[in-house]
Amino acid sequence: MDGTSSFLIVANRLPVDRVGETEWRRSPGGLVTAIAPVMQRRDGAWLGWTGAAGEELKPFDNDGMHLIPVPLSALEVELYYEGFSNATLWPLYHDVVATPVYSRVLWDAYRAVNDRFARAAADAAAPGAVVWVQDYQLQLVPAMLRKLRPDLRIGFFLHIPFPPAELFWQLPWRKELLEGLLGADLVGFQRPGGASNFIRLCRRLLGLQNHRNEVQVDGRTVRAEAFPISVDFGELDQLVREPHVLARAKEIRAELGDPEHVLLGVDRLDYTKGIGQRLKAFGELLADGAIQPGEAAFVQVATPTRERVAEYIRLRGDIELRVGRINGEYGMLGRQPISYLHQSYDKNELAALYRAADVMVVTPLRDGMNLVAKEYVSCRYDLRGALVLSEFAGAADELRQAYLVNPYDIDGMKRAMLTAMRATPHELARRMRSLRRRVATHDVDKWASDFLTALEAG
Ligand code: ADQ
Repeated sequence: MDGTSSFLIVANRLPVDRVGETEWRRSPGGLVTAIAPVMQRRDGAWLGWTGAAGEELKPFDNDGMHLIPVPLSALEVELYYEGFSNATLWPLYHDVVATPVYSRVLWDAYRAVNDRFARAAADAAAPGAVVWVQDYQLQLVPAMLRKLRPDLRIGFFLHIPFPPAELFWQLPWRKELLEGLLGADLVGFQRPGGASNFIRLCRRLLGLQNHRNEVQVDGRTVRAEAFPISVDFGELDQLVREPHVLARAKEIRAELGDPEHVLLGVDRLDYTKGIGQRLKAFGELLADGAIQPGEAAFVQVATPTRERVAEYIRLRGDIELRVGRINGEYGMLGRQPISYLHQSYDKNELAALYRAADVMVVTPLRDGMNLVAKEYVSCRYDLRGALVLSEFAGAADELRQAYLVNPYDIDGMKRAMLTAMRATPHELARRMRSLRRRVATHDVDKWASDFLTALEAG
């Protein structure tokens, strides 16, 4: 490599985690799962932070990918990442389900870090390169990069929801953020609603002219469009058929005491995921006697995340209290109705869990897409298993044959869980067949190639 690349991904995090002193391993999580295969095929470079504060590393290669680290100091991690990204933008963009923090100190850090990413991208991109900027941590990068390198083709994709104007309006730096995004040629969203929120804001806040989903700015055309992200259907479909995964799925059920129904939740431990509401609904089913202890087991996997942000510390306490209460009340010696696992798992174990679960409960209060729902569907070639899915997840636009629920409606969730548990094999197969058709024909390759084709077509 001559030091520059004709295809560049710019994201907050590099797609690897450190194992030991010098080794790296591809990291789990929505964004990485989605883009890594595309990167490898295109022989591009990925620019991002290593995840360790204060670390300055030279570019290196791993797992077929050229990686360019961007350093962040401990203070920047606190102000830009934990602060503006995760305490301001994250709650604001998720319907203010937690109160966003508005602070000029956080904003200054966000701008400074975005500027560093833009400069690093400008250095790494070959003439006329395609640069694809990812997510809410880097919304100023498109405009900053265009200023430095007008020759580039710049795309931006937002993985989380883009809020309605009424909420976005709260942001003291609303104009700057919109102008940042408008540096891109193509701005991608998970849902059509995100794209139209964006266009509407460009009109109302910046007074720009638009024609349908295109805005004119400084003599350029910026397009806003939905590209629903997905999963590697083929890989999961194959993995879950492996004898060791099937054996593990059986073992999981046995370890749970071979209950009639296994319900499953798999989420980052985030307040947007509706974990508390879901467990409350399950607890009430036990309290009402609608299900008997021992008849159903709920496995909740809650991956540790953002553990230094105040709201997340509070959430962990709340969830653990709720789990403890339900288990205390309805458990028996050696048998708990809820198995709560505050841990991360590898893909074999996750596939076995998906296969072992009769009812997958995905009930976020707001979610850009939700890959877990699509992973579950990909794993059920047996056409068994029911998906209970929040209407507020982007995935609900596509997965219409799920048992759709309003996660704020506890009675509605109880009904949906019961209906899913009692559904006949015929009904389950009918729904699952349709869900699988959708994910199989709209997988992650399609997502990435649709976006890149649209970006390159100009
Ligand atoms: P997330 O909020 O992280 O992603 P999600 O889409 O569900 O949410 O992706 C989570 C990923 O992490 C899945 O691939 C899942 O398998 C994995 N995961 C979860 N728990 C795990 C565990 N215990 N061990 C190992 N892996 C685990 C953000 C947005 C979403 C959007 C994605 C992609 O919030 O709405 O779908 O980006 O755009």
